[in-house]
Amino acid sequence: MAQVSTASLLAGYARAAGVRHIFGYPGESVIDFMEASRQQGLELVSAVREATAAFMAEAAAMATGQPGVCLSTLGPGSTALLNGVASATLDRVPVLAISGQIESSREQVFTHQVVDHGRMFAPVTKLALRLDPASASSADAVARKALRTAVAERPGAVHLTVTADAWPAPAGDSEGLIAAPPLAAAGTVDVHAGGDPLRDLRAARRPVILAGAAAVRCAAGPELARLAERAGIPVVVSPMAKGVLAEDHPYFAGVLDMAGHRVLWDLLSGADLILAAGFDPVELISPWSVRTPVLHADTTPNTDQVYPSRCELVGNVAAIVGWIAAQWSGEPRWAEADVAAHRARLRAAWQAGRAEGRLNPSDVVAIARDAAPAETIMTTDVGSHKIMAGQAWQARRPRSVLVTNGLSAMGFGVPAAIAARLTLPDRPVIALVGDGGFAMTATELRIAAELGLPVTVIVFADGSLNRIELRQQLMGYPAAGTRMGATDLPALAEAMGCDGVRVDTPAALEKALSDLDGRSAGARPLVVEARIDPAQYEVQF
Ligand SMILES: Cc1ncc(C[n+]2csc(CCOP(=O)(O)OP(=O)(O)O)c2C)c(N)n1
Ligand SMILES: [Mg+2]
Repeated sequence: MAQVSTASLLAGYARAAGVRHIFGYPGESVIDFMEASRQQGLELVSAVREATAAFMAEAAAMATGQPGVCLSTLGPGSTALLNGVASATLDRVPVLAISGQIESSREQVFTHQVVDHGRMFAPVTKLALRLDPASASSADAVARKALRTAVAERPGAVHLTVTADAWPAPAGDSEGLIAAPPLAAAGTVDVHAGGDPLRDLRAARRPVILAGAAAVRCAAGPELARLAERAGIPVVVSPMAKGVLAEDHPYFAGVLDMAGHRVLWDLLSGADLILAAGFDPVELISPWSVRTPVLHADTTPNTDQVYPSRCELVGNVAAIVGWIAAQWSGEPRWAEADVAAHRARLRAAWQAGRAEGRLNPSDVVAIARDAAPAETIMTTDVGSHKIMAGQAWQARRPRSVLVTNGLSAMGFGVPAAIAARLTLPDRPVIALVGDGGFAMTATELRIAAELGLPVTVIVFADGSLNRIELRQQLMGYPAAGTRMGATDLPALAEAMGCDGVRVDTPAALEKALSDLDGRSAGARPLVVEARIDPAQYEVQF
């Protein structure tokens, strides 16, 4: 096999892993890799800054299930990348983050812009690797190791530093590019510890399933629906698992720790067994406070020990749930009507505090959901609006709601929407974001406009970092550092080649979103400044 440069080899691996876009920000130390990627047909999407580029890579991976790749230069580029890399790790999303570095000959003594990537990225990645000219002959194994580690359960970010002089260095023989590396675990199920999990489940009279992000990674939706229907068990999902069971399914029972959360914790504490199916405690916003016994089923053993579990089922979550469903016998434990009554209580809880004649946060979500085609991808940011959207947005498919609920970093929603539309160009994309998070990332919309991506961004404009202001209120403090002056968002949108509109009533919002279906490729992005009344949140959280 002909020898290739390290830059070409890495770009080739990214391509073979299903990557089509590299999200990054240029710098001298990565020019060789940018060119090699271009030659391999990869599109380099230059974000406004590195942190948003990393969010884009994360969101592309969330939407497609394939690893995402982001790129930065050394020093100020890599430090800016850090937040998005940490996000991928805590959200359990496979991302390969690549940074250039000063030439290896100068690395130990030169100080301008040089930070130690290995030490900086270690706490926020699964693995931090480095290539220099001396190790370039192992670039093949390093690339395989980086990608395999990123996608292995639990997935996360891997960081790779490449010194500027390593890019052109010969990479040594390639063992042959891997296609997409295997995701999740294989179809076997290991049973750990004591007891008989099937007997425990059959003995339960009021069991509840709690499905999490690993259920999405294992595509366990059909098996979850089968078990729910055969055994009559309601299914609660975590925010990052939204859509794993269609939210109009008769056994769908709500989203944990989003609006109306007390109703869900009541359901879990009233249950006599919780089947945790791929649930990852990284998503807990409230501490785990229920004493209900838990049957742990996941790709990973119960190493978190947030709850005790007498018996653990470890393997592919779809295989585990399918195995349980196949062996189920007995009467359904819950009637559909009981689950419907629970959903009605939950709905009343997230609508509580809704004031007639105002534009309430729950109205914005409901109107957007009604206007959006079924196959829409919704992204959200972090704050009170996410807690509302996480519950009130009805998801119909897995990977159709992109939300960070591991790191929960503000600034995710807008770049995620851009990446989703780029990677899945046939799907309508709508972002529901706060005015604080929008201010952090608004200028990314210039890129959406340039690329002709007709994403719709609805900004919950409340002039407040509401989630934090509410905490201040609860603690008896005045709002300090949590109020923001208004920005003319339609004017800002126009300045970036987007359409913009301001609404402050439900009717105006409906009108602004009336042609969501018709916004096809090439149309301008749309920014809707939704002047909400945030009073509803006070009753909620
Ligand atoms: C990068 C980052 N900084 C700070 C926080 C802490 N934080 C969580 S929610 C929030 C307020 C968000 O305000 P906004 O975007 O306006 O949304 P709202 O709560 O008003 O809906 C803040 C500051 C965070 N999660 N991420
Ligand atoms: Mg706000």
